[in-house]
Formats: sequence, structure tokens, C-alpha cells
Amino acid sequence: MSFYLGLDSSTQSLSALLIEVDPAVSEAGERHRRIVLDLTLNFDDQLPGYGTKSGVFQDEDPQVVHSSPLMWAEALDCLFARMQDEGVDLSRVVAIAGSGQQHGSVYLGAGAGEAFAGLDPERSLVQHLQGHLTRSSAPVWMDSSTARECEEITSALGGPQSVAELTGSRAFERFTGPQIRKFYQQETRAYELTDRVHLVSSFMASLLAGRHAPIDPGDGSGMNLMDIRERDWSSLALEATAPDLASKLPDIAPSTTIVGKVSPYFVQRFGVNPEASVVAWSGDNPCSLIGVGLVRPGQVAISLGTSDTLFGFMPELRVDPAGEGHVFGAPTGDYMSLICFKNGSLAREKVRDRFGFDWLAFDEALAASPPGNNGAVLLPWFDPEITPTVLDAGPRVYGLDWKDAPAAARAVVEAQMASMSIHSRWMDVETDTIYATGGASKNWAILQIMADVFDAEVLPSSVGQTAALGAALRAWHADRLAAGDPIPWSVVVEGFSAPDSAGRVSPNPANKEVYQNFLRRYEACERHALGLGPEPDLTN
Ligand code: XUL
Repeated sequence: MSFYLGLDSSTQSLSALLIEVDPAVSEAGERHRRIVLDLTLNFDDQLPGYGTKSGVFQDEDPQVVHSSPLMWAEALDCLFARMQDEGVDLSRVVAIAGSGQQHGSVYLGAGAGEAFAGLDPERSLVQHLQGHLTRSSAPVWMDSSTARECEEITSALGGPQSVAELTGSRAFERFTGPQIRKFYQQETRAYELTDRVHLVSSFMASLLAGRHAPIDPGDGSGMNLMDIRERDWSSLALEATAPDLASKLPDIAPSTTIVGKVSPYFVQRFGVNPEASVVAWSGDNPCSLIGVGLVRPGQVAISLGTSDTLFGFMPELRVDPAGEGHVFGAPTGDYMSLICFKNGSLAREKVRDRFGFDWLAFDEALAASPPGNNGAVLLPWFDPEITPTVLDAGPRVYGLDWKDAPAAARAVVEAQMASMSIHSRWMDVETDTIYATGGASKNWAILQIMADVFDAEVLPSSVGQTAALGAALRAWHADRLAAGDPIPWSVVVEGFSAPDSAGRVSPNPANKEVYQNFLRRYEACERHALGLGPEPDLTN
């Protein structure tokens, strides 16, 4: 039996998911496989010294959101130590892959490559990184402080549509290119001293492999720097972003790339198999695509995590003409479409905490309010929103009484589902089935609203950590490919990513019309709040 390890360095935590796979197929054509371990280390709780809240630093400017690369590195040490404490036999791990929160960037000086290569098991990863960061913190996907840089890049590249056609997305504030440009413009000397700009994914892979790891096309497409068709850096986009950028970026390599053997650091310190391969890491959404088993067109998944995302497998490249959605590279070598909402779980928690509820009480509140919420609408922009772009944070309400707990709870969930439905139209996928994943997908009342708003069957994923699972499956796939024994993606995801059909939630036909009206009303409120439409009539 072989172990494959998937790690997920997300906004709030670092997780490990270990799968065991029988290399041989039985006579009945079956292959034994199971999840051996599913561990999560929460940054705020377990590494409180960094002072993060929900995994990020609070800045007085709500548009500036950074986190700590040192915290992520320390978490990696802690997670391996915990696996060892739990008695996991890490000497059986054949390959390790990972998933990282997308867009976040880590800036390293010229000595970092040597530091990676010379990791000494007597010293921690944090000690090795001391003195090698040219920017002490890392801007992450929640940062929306680069509107000016986005405009500059867009105008240099000939407009939003050209940027989208070239890179898969128009320029977005959280994307790495605009973030790099801001660093170059505001901290020019530190930018000049930067030898390598990594994504969270390639940074973590570099620590594991003990060398600079490449960026995969899945995460590379979240930078506004990669030619989405060529799956390589676009010299035009690099020039529009910052000088000498080509020399500061890692290579782009296929998601199946074996970066190398695991660094001896992990062998000596935690007993990892010295022959274990490190596979290129990818972004959390591309990994979740595999983790929920979307390796064919026609289905979509909704991930209800720190960010809410809606994504689907896309065989042919087609960018969003409205410029709200993204096309990323899929780990299968195809494409994926995605839209991202910043006001995901933290917005749900804000409403929950306002009334001192736990999730059970939140569910009861949802049940105590009618579908369509008697016409009340909340635009849940507690933080600056990505879709649609809202930089000036603050929830907007139409006919909602904030003191009415059931109405407020329903309003936030209905708003999130309506917004996802409206802004995903460009994907043009018949959504008769939605795969639901992420923390809130355990909440039946939320899934019922999802089913009703989309008028689609909702199948919750049977595994909580779909990004980590996707990473573990990618590790297995890449290992077999490198061994000359490739396994089709449909077989790789089979069994593991099977949704929980017992948890299936069907749309309630009685609510169909209510939600058709609600979607119209929500869209009218949104247009009004964005200054694009008249005061909505909430009476019909
Ligand atoms: C996707 C995005 C978020 C992060 C969160 O574009 O910004 O989903 O990947 O981890």
C-alpha cells in the first residue's frame, strides 16, 4: 500500500490529508483506497504569536490584507510534527502535492535558494528563512488595494478585454501582477533586492523540495502575468507590470511536474520517506476541482469557505465578456471557469455573531423565515467585495430589519446564492446538479437555499477538505505518470470524490417562482447600489 499526502495552505489553516492506495487492481477491477488521516492546524489558535485574525493581519485600511510567510513555514513544521505525534508512518509516503490559497505572494532575496538547499534539521524552517524575506508580509487574495495598478496594467495592455483574452481574467486587485507592481512602485529598493517572487503554493513546495519550485498553470493564471493559452509568462504582461520581472519569477511547469525528492530536512526531522517526490503545488480552487471530481464538462461546484467560489471544468477556453469571472488552468491540462466572492464564511459568521448564535441556532433562524424573505434584500459587502467589484465596504439593505434575526440570517444566505447565480451566467453551464463543498456545505438549511435559488440538485461532498484531497489525488496521478503507468483522471477521482448522495438536497418546486422573483429583485438592488440602476421597487 502506498501513501500520498495532500497539503492545503489556506487562508485560515494548514491541513494534511493522507490517502492510501493499493498499487494493484484486484481481479474484480477494484483498487483498495482510503483516507488515512485528515488533520488541520488553525493559524489563529495554534500559532497565536503571529497575531492573525482569521489567518490575516488587520490593517487600518480595510483594503490592505496581508499574512505571514513565516507563519506558513512554521505551520509546515508543526503539521509534520503532529503527524509524527499521531503515529503516522511517514516513511510510506510516495509523493506529496499541495494546494495554496491563490494569488498571495512571497518575496525572497538572492540567498533563499541556498537556504532551501541547505535546510538543517537542527533548526526550524522559520530560522532558515530569517533574513531572506525582502517583504516581511505577503499580500493575500483578500487584498483590494491595487485599483490604480490594475488601471495602469490594463491601459498598457490595451483594455480589460485584451487583458482577459491574454491572461484569462481582466486585471483584478488581488491578482499577483498588480500586487507586484504596487510593491515595485512603493518599495522600489526592496523590489530590486527581490530575487524570486513565489506564490503561496510554490513557496510551500520550495520548502518541501529544498529548492525553488515552479508555479503550475492553475495558480499561474491567477496572476495576470501568464499567457493562458501558452501556459507560460507573457512578456507583454510582465513588461506592463514591473521591470526585470522575468528574472524574478519561477518557471511555469505543468501541474504534474515532479519538483524533486523531498528535502532531507523532512526525512531527518520527521521520518519522511527519503524517496518521496514533491509534486508541483497548485491553487486551492484548481485542487478542489479534482477533489470534488470535476474532470468532465457539464457540472459545477460551489465551495463555501473563507471565500465562496463557484467553478466548473472547461474544455475550451472562453473568457467572461463582462470581466467578472476567471479562467484558470485546470490540473488536468484543460481549463476551469471560476467566480470568487470575498464575503463568504466571514460574512455568514458576522451575521451569526451579531445574534450570538451557534450554527444550529443559525439554521433554526433560517427555518423561521420564509423563502424570499418577504422581499427583504441584503447586499452582504461587509468587506470590500470581489464580485461585483465593491471597494467601499459596508452591507447595503433594502427592506431588511437588522433586528429581526431570522430575516437577517436568511438575507445573507439568499444574497450569497443569488449573487453566485447571477454572476455565473457567463459560464453557460446547465446547472442541474451542484457539488457543494467547504465548511458551510455541512449545513443543510444553507444547501436548501442553494438548491432553491439555482433550481438544481445539490450534492454535498463526502470529504470536508476537498482542496487537500485534490492535492493528494494529484500526488498519486503525477507519481504514476512519472513511473510510466498513467492513470486516467476519471479513475483517479473515482471513489474518493464521490459525493454524499444520502445528503442530496432537491429544490422545492413550491419555491421556484419565489426565487425567480427574488433573483430579479436582487439584481435590481445590486444595480441600484452600484449606481447602475434606479431605486428598486420592492413591492413586487
Ligand atoms: C480565488 C480566490 C480565493 C482564494 C481563497 O480566485 O481568490 O478563492 O483562492 O483561498
